[in-house]
Amino acid sequence: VPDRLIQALEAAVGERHVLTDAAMTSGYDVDWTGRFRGRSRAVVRPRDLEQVAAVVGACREAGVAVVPQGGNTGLVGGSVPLAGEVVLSLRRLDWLDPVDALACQVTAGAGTSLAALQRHVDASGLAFGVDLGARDSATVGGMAATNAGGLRLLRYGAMRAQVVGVEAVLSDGTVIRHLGGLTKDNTGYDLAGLLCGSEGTLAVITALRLRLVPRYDERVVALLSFSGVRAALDAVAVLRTTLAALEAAELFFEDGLALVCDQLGLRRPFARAYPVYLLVECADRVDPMPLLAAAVEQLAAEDVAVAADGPRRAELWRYREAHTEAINALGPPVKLDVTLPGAALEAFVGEVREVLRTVCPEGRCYLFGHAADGNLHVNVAGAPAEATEVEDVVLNLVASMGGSISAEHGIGTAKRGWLHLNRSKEEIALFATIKRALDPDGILNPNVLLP
Ligand code: FAD
Ligand code: 2HG
Ligand code: ZN
Repeated sequence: VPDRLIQALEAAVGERHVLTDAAMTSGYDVDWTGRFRGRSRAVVRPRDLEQVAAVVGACREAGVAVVPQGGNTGLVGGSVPLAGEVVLSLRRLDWLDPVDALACQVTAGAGTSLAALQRHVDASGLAFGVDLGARDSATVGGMAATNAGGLRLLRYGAMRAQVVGVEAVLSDGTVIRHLGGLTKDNTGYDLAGLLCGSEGTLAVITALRLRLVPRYDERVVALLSFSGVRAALDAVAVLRTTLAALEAAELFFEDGLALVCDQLGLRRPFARAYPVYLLVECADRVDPMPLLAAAVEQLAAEDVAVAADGPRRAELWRYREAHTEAINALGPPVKLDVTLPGAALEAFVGEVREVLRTVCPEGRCYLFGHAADGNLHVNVAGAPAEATEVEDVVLNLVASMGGSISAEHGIGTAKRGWLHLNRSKEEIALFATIKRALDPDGILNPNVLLP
């Protein structure tokens, strides 16, 4: 029996771009960590806005749900077809308009990778405010849909702060477009802001108007070691108040550093081990070294490694950025991504290790993250695949300390069961009302975000 939906999808995008063979769809069916795996009814690869609208229309008509997918680097199981959905891959929408230097903005297709955007704007002497380790694959559409945070949030904010306009396809195939990028534009609801963090549940983002920031070529990276978390957090407070050029302040621990060095065959940064490390980057138009050196003098750092040239800076960054791949090499971890109020961070680090020892003594817990944002990544390797005790104890601890159960990766399918820890039933009911208004048939990523 001919599959009417597949025929309609082929008519919309051409046979070559409708993949149904398992060998062809496998890369789209499993998430980056290997923890979330499904089987798509089909993977559809439209080329442009019109084709996206036609695909959404065909799926709606057939009553089949759609999972929008960008670079498939999401870490909460939101980008893969866990219930036989059609995967709508946006990767071919990878066009970039010329940079608008006067407005300091650029318009990009949703499938543009972050690395391609960075290269494009760099040539105009500008930069993009969000950076993250998955830059070669993550797309700007996926980054907006998850409201990605990343490594420079303390200076430029999350993705929502960069998005000044959006084009998207609604669940009935309607196109909304507001890409003018006017700096002042109080003409009603902020639809771009609403779609940021909506995780593919409200509309399919096809293009974005993005704010750009100055490109600072004078950069210094310092790796500082500390005797404990308190000393490292005190250092972050000093650096934030004294260094306007501060762009990153990243925290990790000795067990994570040892794992990274081991897995990647890297030389250790210091002659001896320390409990806690802080990686700091400053960027400016003039050499930030003198100001950074003066600030470091005020800190209780045990040891310091400083790098100004590009390759050495990258070497220091590797110790922090490679945590995700080094941990994944131990097998798919339980990944949690939480924010704590600054005042509770130190206590959380002690308590989370304690509760994990109780519920999952066989697990290895790695903590690292974006110190200035109060954002810690809690990764547990070696936990039983089906158990939810780890998530349960950690997320309840986070909520009891006034924190957020998702700092930057989103809710996806992975954290859906715990949304009530942070959002009241009135808020969740309002989420459902918004979802119904935009997607009455429930075809856009129906298994994500909402409980
Ligand atoms: P996908 O994974 O394809 O999709 C993510 C979600 O967005 C899904 O729910 C999907 O349905 C939806 N979506 C995708 N495209 C669209 C679209 N066009 N329209 C509507 N919905 C869409 N995240 C951070 O926040 N900070 C970090 O520092 C960070 N570092 C990372 C480092 C590594 C090594 C890895 C693997 C991941 C990291 N991430 C980080 C997570 C991930 O890169 C981000 O969540 C990123 O924003 C996902 O982009 P993507 O294009 O891969 O989206
Ligand atoms: C990072 O900050 C990313 O490196 C990934 O957000 C975090 O692997 C993780 O848990
Ligand atoms: Zn992160």
